[in-house]
Amino acid sequence: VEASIPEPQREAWLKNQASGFKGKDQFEKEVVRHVETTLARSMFNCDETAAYAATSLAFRDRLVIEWNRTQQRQTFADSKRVYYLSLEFLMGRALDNAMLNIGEKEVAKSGLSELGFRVEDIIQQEHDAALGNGGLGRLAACFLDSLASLNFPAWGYGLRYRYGIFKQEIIDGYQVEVPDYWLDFNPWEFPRHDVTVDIQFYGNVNKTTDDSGKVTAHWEGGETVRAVAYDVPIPGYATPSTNNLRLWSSQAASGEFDFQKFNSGDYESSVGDQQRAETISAVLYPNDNLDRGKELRLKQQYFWVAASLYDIVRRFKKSKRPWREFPDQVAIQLNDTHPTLAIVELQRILIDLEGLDWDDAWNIVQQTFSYTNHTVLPEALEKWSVGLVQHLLPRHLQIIYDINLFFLQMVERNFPKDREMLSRVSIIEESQPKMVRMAYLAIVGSHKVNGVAELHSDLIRTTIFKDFVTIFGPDKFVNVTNGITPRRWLHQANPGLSSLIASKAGDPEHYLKDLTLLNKIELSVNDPAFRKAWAEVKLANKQRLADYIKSTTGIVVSPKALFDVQVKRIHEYKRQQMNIFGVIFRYLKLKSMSPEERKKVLPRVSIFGGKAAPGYWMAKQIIHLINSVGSVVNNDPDIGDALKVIFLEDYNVSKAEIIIPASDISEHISTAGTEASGTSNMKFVLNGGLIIGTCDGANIEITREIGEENIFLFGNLAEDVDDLRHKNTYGDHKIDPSLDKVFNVIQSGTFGNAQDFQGMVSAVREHGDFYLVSDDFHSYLETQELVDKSYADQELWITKCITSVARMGFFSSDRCINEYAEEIWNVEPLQPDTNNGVGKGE
Ligand code: C3B
Repeated sequence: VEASIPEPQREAWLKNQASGFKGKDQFEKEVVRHVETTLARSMFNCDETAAYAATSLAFRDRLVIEWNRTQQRQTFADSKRVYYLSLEFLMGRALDNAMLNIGEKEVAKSGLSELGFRVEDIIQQEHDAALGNGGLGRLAACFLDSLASLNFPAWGYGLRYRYGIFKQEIIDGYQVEVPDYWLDFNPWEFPRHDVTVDIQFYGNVNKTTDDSGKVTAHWEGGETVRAVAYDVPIPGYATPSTNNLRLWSSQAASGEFDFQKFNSGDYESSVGDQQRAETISAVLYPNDNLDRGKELRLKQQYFWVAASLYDIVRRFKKSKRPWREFPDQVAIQLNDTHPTLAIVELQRILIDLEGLDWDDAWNIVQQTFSYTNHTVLPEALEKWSVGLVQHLLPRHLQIIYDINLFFLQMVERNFPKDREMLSRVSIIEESQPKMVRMAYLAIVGSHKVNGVAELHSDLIRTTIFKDFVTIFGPDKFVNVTNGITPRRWLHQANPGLSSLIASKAGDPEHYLKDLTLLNKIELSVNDPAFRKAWAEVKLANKQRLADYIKSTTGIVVSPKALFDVQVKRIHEYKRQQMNIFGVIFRYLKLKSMSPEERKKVLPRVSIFGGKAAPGYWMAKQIIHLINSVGSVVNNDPDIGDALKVIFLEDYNVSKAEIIIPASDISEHISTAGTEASGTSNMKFVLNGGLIIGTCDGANIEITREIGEENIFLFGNLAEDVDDLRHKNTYGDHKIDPSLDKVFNVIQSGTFGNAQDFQGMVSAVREHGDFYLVSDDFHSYLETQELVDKSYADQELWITKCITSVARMGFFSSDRCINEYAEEIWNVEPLQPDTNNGVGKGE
């Protein structure tokens, strides 16, 4: 049955179109209506949770109306769409973002105040949507904001995890993981119980031959799990465009099989089937930059990819275009190798279900997909054992072997003299057991491959993917330097600075959409009133963080001290251990001073935050050392305000919004060549903080943009890392004397049982110091001294900060998304003012 309303009845629909609130009075009316009818409460029992719920629902109504219009507009225009496939979307909170993006925060503020609430308190009620680990997931969230703000027809596809990244508690200095059940009340999603896809696993493959001799493969039997769509509206900033993030949830496919079991009294096992099905989307794997090869993870990947492709293909088929036009209508971006099975799945759909020839199908596949690499760390590059793929996805393994066969034949034709190349580039690694190399499959199945910062893109071209550059030519490998959304990371997180900037750079609606307009503030760098206001904003942000530190840790820190921040996932390559060793060195130096000398030093607050993967023993040891140093230093009466060490529990997006605007200096100190880009480095500078960093990732481009006089760079270069590692392992490995001193104090038990930190010490002293902590330590300490000296000259410091912010326009994710659109996707925005005939019937 056709679901559309016939023409004669449409008038009644148009007359009664939903509109959502306009202005403060209607906003209040909607909030009260939701409290009284949707929530069944009243003014006599409306707490902040209820006010949050009703406010969100009022805003959701607004969003959903624009979202429907946007989808209709896109369908009608039949323009090419982008599909961003990501296993992680680290969205954070939605309410504040919705208020600001649709430009109604002031309305909400005064309306809520009349109803008896403060908008800030209501915003705090929301649980973060934390469906990601770190940089990769937050990048996907920034991209969604830019795609909507720039009016691109774009969808995100992901998994609706019941449990996002765990909540971190610190108990006696140790990390404890607590499950993050976030779906109690989530007004931002729409369950689509009518949009479902049944996904097959296991089973076997049979081949049939028709009269013409054509062989067709049939994947049969096995187990079926149902994917149900949950849609999350993504509002663009200062545009009505509202895109869709579709998250799949798994549930049992109610087949006859279940009923049989149920009727025959096998109730328990039918419930068991249901629980097994639900397990697929139950939990986000909490590893950042680490692949553990678990079967359930592969199931998650195929489940999500197959449901998404089914949806994309279904939408394409409605247009009744020939298959060869698929890449003109569809661009699919693979966020890391996690969705690489989509390449195989599309090839399967085209040859097994749609009857295309292999070559025609493969051309379509290659033109449709592109792949972003986010890391060169070997432990993060995905490989799946051939046996596991064979068991779970027997038809896909056959197709992977065929893809590989044709690829290797091509390589052999073009490079007949290089026999070794074949085994180096084979998608199947001939190891024990054999493994499927997902990055190679992603490269072979895509038309473009990109890295996420210039150094990183150079490194992938010259190291891990070198042979593929030889095979496919250099044009296939491009760089798209990461970016961040200035809406969340300036306007929302730092309203004080945003409005100060607006006083020079023009309306937020303009400069937040063309961030290069920030350069206008450089004209005011010497304006005393502007500088004073700038300093006041920073101080207020530091006070806000100091209050937060007091309320969560009980520790009092002075907002006048230098705030030194390192917040990110805990990882040896990110080198929080080097930071805490540096803090210990500072502590020892303070201890050796006379009280008079000590009074003269610039006080510093060292702030850490970040989660360790639950199975990452060394990362947990680092957290423990930071907390142990904190409890000694913070309680040492000799030290007082001169040094405080703070570990902030459960670092996440909403905490980042408080921490980042308050930093004076932040640390981005990875071993050169290991951090693909980093994105928090961009956030800190955009918020008027300076950075201390290595020549790694996007730090290099930040330096190019803001000038080397405005950044504190130190340490060895990427090109020297291999030699240093070799020397550390085979040559004479002399530990830096200052670091040796620090180690001796740790081993003397100053910070608790020395045994607890033995791993961190011996990694440097005895096990080759893979991350070059000792090699960079001297340079690090010197540069920290330079930071102290520079901060003492507040006038020069403020000049550096203003100049840097003025030059950060390049790092907007809008610039980055425009590059993807032009160089990789070949898609155009769809302006919302073009009516495209919507409303006139079909
Ligand atoms: C991260 C990288 O570690 C960061 O350098 C980079 O800025 C972001 O991706 C975004 O590109 N990354 C991650 O968070 N998880 C991975 N598995 C791999 C890379």
